[in-house]
Amino acid sequence: MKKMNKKEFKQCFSRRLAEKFAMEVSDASPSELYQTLGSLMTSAYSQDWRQTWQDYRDAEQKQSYYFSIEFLPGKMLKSNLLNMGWLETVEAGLLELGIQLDDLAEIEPDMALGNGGLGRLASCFMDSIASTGLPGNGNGIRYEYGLFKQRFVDNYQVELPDEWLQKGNLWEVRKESKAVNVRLGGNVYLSSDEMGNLTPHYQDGMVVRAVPYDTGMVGYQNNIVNTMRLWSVEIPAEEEGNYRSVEARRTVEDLTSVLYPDDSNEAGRRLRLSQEYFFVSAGVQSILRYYKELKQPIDKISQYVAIHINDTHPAMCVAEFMRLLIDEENVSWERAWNLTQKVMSYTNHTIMAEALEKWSIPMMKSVCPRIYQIIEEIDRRFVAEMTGVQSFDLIQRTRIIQNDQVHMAHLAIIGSHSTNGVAKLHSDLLKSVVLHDFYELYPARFNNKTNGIAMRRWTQLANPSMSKVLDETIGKTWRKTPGDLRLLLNYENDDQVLNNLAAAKLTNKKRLAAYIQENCGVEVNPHAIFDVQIKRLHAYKRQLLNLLHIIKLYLELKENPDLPIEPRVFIFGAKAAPSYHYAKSIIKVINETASLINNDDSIHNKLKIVFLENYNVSLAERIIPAADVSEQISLASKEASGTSNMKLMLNGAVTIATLDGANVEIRDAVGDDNIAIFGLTEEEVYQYYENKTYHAAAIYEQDNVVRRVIDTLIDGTIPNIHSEGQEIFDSLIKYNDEYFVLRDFEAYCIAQMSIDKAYKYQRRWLQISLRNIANAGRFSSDHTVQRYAEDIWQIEPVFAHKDDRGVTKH
Ligand code: OAK
Repeated sequence: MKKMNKKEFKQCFSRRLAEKFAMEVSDASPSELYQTLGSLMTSAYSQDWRQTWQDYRDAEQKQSYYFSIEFLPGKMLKSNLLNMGWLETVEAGLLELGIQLDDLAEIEPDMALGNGGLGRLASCFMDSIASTGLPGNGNGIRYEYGLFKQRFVDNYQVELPDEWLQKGNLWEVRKESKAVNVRLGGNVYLSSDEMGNLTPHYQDGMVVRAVPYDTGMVGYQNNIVNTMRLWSVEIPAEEEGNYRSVEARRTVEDLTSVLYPDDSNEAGRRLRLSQEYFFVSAGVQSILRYYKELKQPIDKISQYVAIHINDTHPAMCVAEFMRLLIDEENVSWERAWNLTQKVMSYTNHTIMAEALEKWSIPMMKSVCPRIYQIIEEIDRRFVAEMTGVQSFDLIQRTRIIQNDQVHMAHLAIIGSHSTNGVAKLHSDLLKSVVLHDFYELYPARFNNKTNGIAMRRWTQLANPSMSKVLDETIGKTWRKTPGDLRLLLNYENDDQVLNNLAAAKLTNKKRLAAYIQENCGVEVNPHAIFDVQIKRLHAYKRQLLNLLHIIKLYLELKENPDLPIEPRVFIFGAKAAPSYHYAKSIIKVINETASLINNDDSIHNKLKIVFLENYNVSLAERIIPAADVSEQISLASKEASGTSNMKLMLNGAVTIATLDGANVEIRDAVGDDNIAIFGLTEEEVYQYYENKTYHAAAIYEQDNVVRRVIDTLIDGTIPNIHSEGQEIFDSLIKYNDEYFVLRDFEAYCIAQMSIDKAYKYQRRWLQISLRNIANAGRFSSDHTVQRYAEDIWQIEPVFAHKDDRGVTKH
């Protein structure tokens, strides 16, 4: 990538502004300045983008394709600048022109084509795959509307559309020439020739055009630019005549219109299934088209292509790949099956039963009839192969088609060579419980890949003050090699370093406090503990447990305003799926409790609650660097991994956590003294399930503290929550508290007291915080994608090839 000094940048920038808008800097709006900078950047990296692709092709490198129905990149301006190595020059150059880079960054909409963990992980992986020089691509959907914008009206969540494309998208390139057709609906009949070869004949249905929009994934200062390809639907020119009415056009356009706002809740709708098939078919077709350009025999395709199925939404990749091989390339079933299994791999991201995707047979037959036929045949052959080898019951439990439904996880596991979970505990649970039957069948396919995070975004971009302290203390190598953060451990007794870290944290807390004041009208004390829970709103994540503890503190303070607790600001950020009534009730109750507590002068500002609207990647970048405490309090066994836990520890927050998901590995990394662990273990939870001995009502009856706290939901203490308070009360007492909130309550309160106590000893607290930062390097997604590359995809960094063959770097 061309390096520029400040002077050159200023010249280029002013020239580009004049060319694009015929304007002087002083006349331009932030939006025009943003577009000018963006266009300067894309033209600067497009050369590398082309070159990267050419290098992969020349070296005939095996490439991976990460199929994901969600990507959640957030804003790209600063991360691209950072990765291009331009950030400092541009920031300084703009300043000399009287422009704040952050004002331009504000213009960019958050690209939110995902709901939460799964989508954000996909984007962290995209960054890391490019940054580690791996030949890997993303494949997904270019939704016209991203995840809804959340507003609070009367303390209720209200959803507004996210029209993120309204002002165009700087980073994408429409690739008309790479469009493919996708067939949906209709019927299909098979005819057989004298050799017994089957040919499908299609009748009715519709053919839509899938047009790719490519976005460059710029690697960290390594001149690599990979591709994230997102598909958008259009009516094919030759079909225009069939789509005269508005409704007819709408049925097509709807395909890539909205992202389903359900996280771990299957929408179960025809449109969703059509979306899945649309991006699967478009993606697999374009891979095969590229492969054929390489002029290699089809039997070698697994040496060139790895397709990753990110959760089950793209599981139809298995059947679509089979379809193209057998129907279009005349490959025999057996050979095609062998290739498919070698090419495909699958990650499971949840054990929540409602998220294990199943589709009814009639639905699948009507959306993609040929795919259904192929799945039926895969299922038939699976049963035939297993019969006589495995028990009848095991076969019935593992086959793809059961009770008139297609089990997508079964398709993904049977049709691939690798199934992984996203944290050690989660992967173990897959083997021992959730996918145990499959583990019996295919033990060698199961493996773990603990999630990771794009360290650069969550330190260098989000937390420049801490990054500066790190540079001054341990040098700059941590920026490229996050494992070097461990060098910080040499300074755990160095008061100067501890104070510098504390000062950086305070700067971030003041910045967040100003944001809170401006956006919520709540004044918070930056010296209070900033206690943060940011994630989707879901019963299993137990925001309710957090709230009940806050209510307990409030009641105690009401009785004794001089209670010697450290002042705390409890900060929430969470969206609830629009159809998830219970989660929305929790939001309402938290907001009403916030109004009550924040306006009660009698507790002397010792407690504040802030629920920040519209939690998204950009807001996470503001909150995380300011956090002192990281709430990771899901019921053990339910959170597959979590990734905010990693981002928060990296920024020096101390974790309060159950032994769930990756929290277990965080505990192992920092040691018991540097984390507050509490609550039921996953084993204890499963014992309760087995013995059925949990009685939440008994806890309520016997424990006075619990009763007092829970009663505030229904006794008018918290105003305006008549129905919501009752609903939550009933979920706990009448419906026996599915997520063991009451069972873990006491242990949680004790852990919270230990946090309070630890914070009082500032030096010790700072040491704990330092150890968290120092031990976070192992959670870099650079590391995670390297494990995927070696163990699952068998792809190698492009540098390796270049070095071997002595090709000069571009
Ligand atoms: C979303 C829809 C269906 C299935 C899973 C999800 C999802 O977002 N799961 C989350 O994935 C993250 C990345 O692996 C994990 O860190 C979270 O624990 C998990 O809930």
